[in-house]
Amino acid sequence: MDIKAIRADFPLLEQEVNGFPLVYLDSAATAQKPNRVIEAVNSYYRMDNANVHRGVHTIGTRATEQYENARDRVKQFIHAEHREEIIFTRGTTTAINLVASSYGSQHIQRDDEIVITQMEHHSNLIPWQQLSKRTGATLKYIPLESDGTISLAEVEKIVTHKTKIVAITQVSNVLGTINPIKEIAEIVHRHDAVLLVDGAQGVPHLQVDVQDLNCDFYAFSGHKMCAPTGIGVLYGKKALLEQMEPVEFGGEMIDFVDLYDSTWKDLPWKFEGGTPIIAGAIGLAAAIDYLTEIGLDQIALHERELVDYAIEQLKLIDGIDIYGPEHRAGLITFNIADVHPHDTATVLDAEGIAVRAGHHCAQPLMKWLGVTATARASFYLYNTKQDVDRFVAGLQKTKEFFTNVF
Ligand code: C6P
Repeated sequence: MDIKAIRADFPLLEQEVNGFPLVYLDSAATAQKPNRVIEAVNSYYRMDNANVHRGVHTIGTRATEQYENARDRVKQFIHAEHREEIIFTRGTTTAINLVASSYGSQHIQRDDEIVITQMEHHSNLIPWQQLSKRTGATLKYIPLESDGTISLAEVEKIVTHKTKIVAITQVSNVLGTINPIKEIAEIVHRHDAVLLVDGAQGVPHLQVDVQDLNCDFYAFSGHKMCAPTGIGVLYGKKALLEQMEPVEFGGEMIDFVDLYDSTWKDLPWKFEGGTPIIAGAIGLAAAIDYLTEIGLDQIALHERELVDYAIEQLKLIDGIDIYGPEHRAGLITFNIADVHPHDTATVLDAEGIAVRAGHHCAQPLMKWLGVTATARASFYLYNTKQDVDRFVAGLQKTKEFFTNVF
């Protein structure tokens, strides 16, 4: 991978922050956007801006073609079988809520079981908590092993004939754990339940093949994979989506409306009520083209090298706790002893280094870790070993600063 050329694609990275060249280590929160994506959105608004699926005019036809072409690009990217299986949403959160509201309300009743894990982001936890409260179904947690992984033996124990849905993240946004989705799918299907995968931290970094994973639903956000904010995807197996009722009603999603009853469009449009996120979908297609040309395998390899290099050096600094398993995705969650993670992030920011601090929308996981918050550095295709060096030097400075002050 030609990192120099890749960095030149991302205009935001060229700036100085607080007098230092920016080191952006917060891509798990949101990734930066390459010129390809910025230009695709820009070009749509400058030349092709019109509503979709409505007009017969030329610009409207162009907008519709680009929007529906984006659906085909997503289908190829995640290896879905049918284009109707790709529903555009606002992001991962909206996609998971759609399944919990629609599939959940139709299929889950009192005495059924919903299974998740304690490493879930709030977006893949609260919708199930709410569904369990609404229906009286039991919410069960697959326990975590001491290194922050889950064992298939525990999945076998927790999933029973009462289980109706299992919802699990592919990659933890805190621990970096990569879960064995294919094996979990096999257990879930043996019990006639369905599997939803939260792919928010998966799809930006790993080659995803939803047919090979054999998941029933897969949710992700564009903004973590170099696309604009406000666009995301729900993949669902056609047979399941066909039975599901829409959760948003109004324009775009209807077939015929009468005074006291209405009918819906076919898939995928019955789930896309209102004017869709046209520019977002076009930006997502550009991001897919960009990442595909570089190669997801190459990106994963590069992140792996950066994480290994960073961990090697962090281990040399006394008093740094690193959370998560040995084999992890491209992020490191940590704390410096006796320093609040917000203070760590503030000192790093003064050096032009952006990391995230807080509970990372995973409070039950913080509880399991026995902390209220952590700091997190997350890497992507545009990060370099020099970024890691600056980060490590910044941590050393943070430690010295707080040792001298207190
Ligand atoms: N995690 C992070 O800094 P939305 O906000 O809908 O695009 O994505 C929600 C979401 C769901 N699942 C996982 C595993 C996630 O990591 C996220 C978003 C960001 O870790 C923002 S909290």
